[in-house]
Amino acid sequence: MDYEHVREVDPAVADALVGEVDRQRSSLQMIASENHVSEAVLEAQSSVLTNKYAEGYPGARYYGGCEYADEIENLAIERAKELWGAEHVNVQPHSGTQANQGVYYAMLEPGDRILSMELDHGGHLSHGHPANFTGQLYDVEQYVVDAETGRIDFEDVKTKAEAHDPDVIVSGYSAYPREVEWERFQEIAEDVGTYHLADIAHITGLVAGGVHENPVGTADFVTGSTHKTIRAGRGGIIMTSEEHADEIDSAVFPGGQGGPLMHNVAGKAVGFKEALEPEFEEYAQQVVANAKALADRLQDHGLRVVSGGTDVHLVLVDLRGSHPDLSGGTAEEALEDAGIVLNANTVPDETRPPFDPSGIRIGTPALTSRGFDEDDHRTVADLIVEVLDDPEDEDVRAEVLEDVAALCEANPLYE
Ligand code: DSN
Repeated sequence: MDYEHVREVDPAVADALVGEVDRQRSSLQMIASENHVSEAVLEAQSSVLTNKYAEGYPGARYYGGCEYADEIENLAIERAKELWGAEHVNVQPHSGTQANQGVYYAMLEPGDRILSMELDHGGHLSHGHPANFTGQLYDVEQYVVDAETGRIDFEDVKTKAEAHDPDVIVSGYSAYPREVEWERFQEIAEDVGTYHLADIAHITGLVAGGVHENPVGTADFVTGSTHKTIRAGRGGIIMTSEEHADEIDSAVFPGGQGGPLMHNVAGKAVGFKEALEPEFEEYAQQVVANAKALADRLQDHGLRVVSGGTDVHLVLVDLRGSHPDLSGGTAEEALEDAGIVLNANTVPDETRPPFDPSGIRIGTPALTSRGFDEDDHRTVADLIVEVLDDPEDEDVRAEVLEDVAALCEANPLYE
C-alpha cells in the first residue's frame, strides 16, 4: 500500500494515505462503527466502477453500458437477501443516514411524527435530532433508556406511542450495548397503527452472523450501514417487503439520490460474499465475546459500564462513576496519544456538553478483524484504565504506546 500512482500526481495526498495506513496498522481502532475490510473489498471499492453512471436499477437504467454494473448490483442484492432474509433490498443508499432518509421520504410527509430514542441515550442524528434534516422536517418525540438498568424503557416507548400517535417508530441505535427486542417494538407499532423502522446500522454483521436477533420480517423497514460490523463496502442498505419495494426504490432514486456509487456497490457485493462464508459467524461470535471480556475487565477495575455489560460489539463507559473529574473528550485525547483510538460519547442522563460528554464508547469489530481475542481485550482494558487513571502523565502514555505496538505486531494488518 504505497500508492505509487497517487504519488506521481500528488505526493501530499500519497503521504497522507501512507500515513493513514500506518496509523491503522500501528494503533488500536476501537471506534465502534469502524472496521478493517478485506483487501478484496478495498480492491472492489477502488475499481473502475467509480467512472460509471448507472442511475436507475438493474435492467432499467437511464444510461448505456451498464451490463457489469447490473451484474454487480444484482449480486449485492441477492447476497443481501440471503444474509438477512429480506424480500426486497436496495443497496444504493450512500450511507446509513441516506438509507433512513429513503424510508422517511417514502413513507412520511413533512410534519409527520417520528418516535425515536434520544441521542444521549444511544439514538442517532438521523432519528430526529434538531441539527439533522429529520429534526427540521418532521415532528419528533423521543423515548429513553431506564436510568437504573440502562435498557430501553418499554413503558416509556408505549406511553409515548399512545400519547403522540407517531407515523413511524424507530428502533436500533448507535450507542446501545444490549440486544434490541424488535418484536416488542413491532407490537407497540401495531397497537398504535404505525410503521416500525429498525435501524441496524451498527449491528448488520451481528445479525448476519447470527449473534443478534434479526428484525427483517418483523419490522416494516430495516436500514443498515454496510461498512460497520458487516465489513463490506462503504454505504447503506434498505430492506423491506415486496409491498413497499417500489416506494422505497423511488425514494432512493430519483427521490433522494442521483447516480449510485457503483464502486461502493461492488465493495458491498464482495463483503456480503465474505459474510456468507461460515467463518463470518465465528467472527461475529468473537466480536461479542471480545466486547464481553472488555466490559468485564473494565468493571473489575471499577469503571461504570452502562447497563452493566454488553450483548453486542460495544461497551459504553460512564466516566462519572470512577473518574468524576475526567471528561470523555480528555479521555479520548489521552487514549489516542497512547495508541488507542475511540470516541467520547454521551451517556444516559448526560450532564456535560455533547462535544465533551461524560462517556467513552469502545468497540471491538476492528480489533477482532485483526485477530484480537478475549485475552487481548483484557489486556487492552488494562491499558485503557492505566491511561484513564493518569491522563496527564506522558510516561504512562509512552509505556502504553509500547504495549500497543506489541499487540499490533502480533496481529498484523494489511500485510
Ligand atoms: N458515525 C456513526 C457512529 O459512529 O455511530 C453513526 O453514523
